[in-house]
Amino acid sequence: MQRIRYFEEEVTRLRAAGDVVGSVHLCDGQEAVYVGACAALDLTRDAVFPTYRGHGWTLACGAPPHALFAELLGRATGVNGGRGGSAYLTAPQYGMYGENSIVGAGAPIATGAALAATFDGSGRVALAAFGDGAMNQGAVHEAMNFAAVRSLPVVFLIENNSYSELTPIADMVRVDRLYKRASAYGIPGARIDGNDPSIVQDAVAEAARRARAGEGPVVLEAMTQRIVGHYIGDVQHYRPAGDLERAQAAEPIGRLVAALTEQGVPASELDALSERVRDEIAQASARALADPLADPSTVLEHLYA
Ligand SMILES: Cc1ncc(C[n+]2csc(CCOP(=O)(O)OP(=O)(O)O)c2C)c(N)n1
Ligand SMILES: [Mg+2]
Repeated sequence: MQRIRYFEEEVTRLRAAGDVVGSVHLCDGQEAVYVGACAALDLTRDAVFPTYRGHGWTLACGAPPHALFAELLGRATGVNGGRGGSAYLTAPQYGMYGENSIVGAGAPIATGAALAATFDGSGRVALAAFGDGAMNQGAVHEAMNFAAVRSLPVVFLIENNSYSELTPIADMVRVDRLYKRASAYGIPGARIDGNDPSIVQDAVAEAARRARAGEGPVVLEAMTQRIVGHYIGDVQHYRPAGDLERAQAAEPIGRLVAALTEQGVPASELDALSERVRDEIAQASARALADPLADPSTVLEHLYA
């Protein structure tokens, strides 16, 4: 979680300096969802389908920070040769099958990957991660129904941060317990604390076990909050007084540090770990900045029409 947080802080700096260009969606505050879920999966065969808010998912899947910084910086050494950037990263060699900027699009794609698993004998589980706002996309519900009726190995994981861009969830739905919609498809649904990595890990592990055993999909609603704007540059004028402060008080890294300290882990040990990760991120960023930009003459490579 700390690696993701430092990564995002460094991306913020690189974006302000003009080294990273284009739209960037940070995930600060939601790290426990990614770390907990990925710890529960077998990423040598399972497949994760995140949204555009995908840096944390990609790091949690195990992709090296240097290759991600290089991607965001348009470097030839990036995970996608500098072509994907922040919003279209993909790293299938780590089980991360691609961000998507079409809200909710990951759900039918993950369902397709799960359908393929019923033919290829891989034992793969597909995890579709999407936001609370995406729960109002028709394609998400078509995917859930199809996966349910075919008992496909999918985990539908809602990252409920209670905002869809600048719109609070109360303005979008009458029933804010989104997991309850699972019952309409005859599959289990549950709401979990998305700021506790162990709780997320246990819930995803059980959902993946069921899926792999042919018992079908599950909907998990992980409650979390972003402690940054929807995108870099969002001044968050729509957040009521005290909302951001409450989110900061509940963010998962501070919570875990407090829990570990209470269990007797010395502060010096936690500080040393944090410093080590901070150095790792600083070095990865510096290395990526020194790498060559993608060569414009290669722009037609990997292009199919
Ligand atoms: C199909 C589609 N509709 C609208 C948008 C514009 N849009 C981009 S992000 C976003 C909010 C999505 O909110 P949520 O699903 O809760 O995810 P979060 O950004 O909170 O992680 C919207 C509406 C889009 N990218 N795609
Ligand atoms: Mg949201």
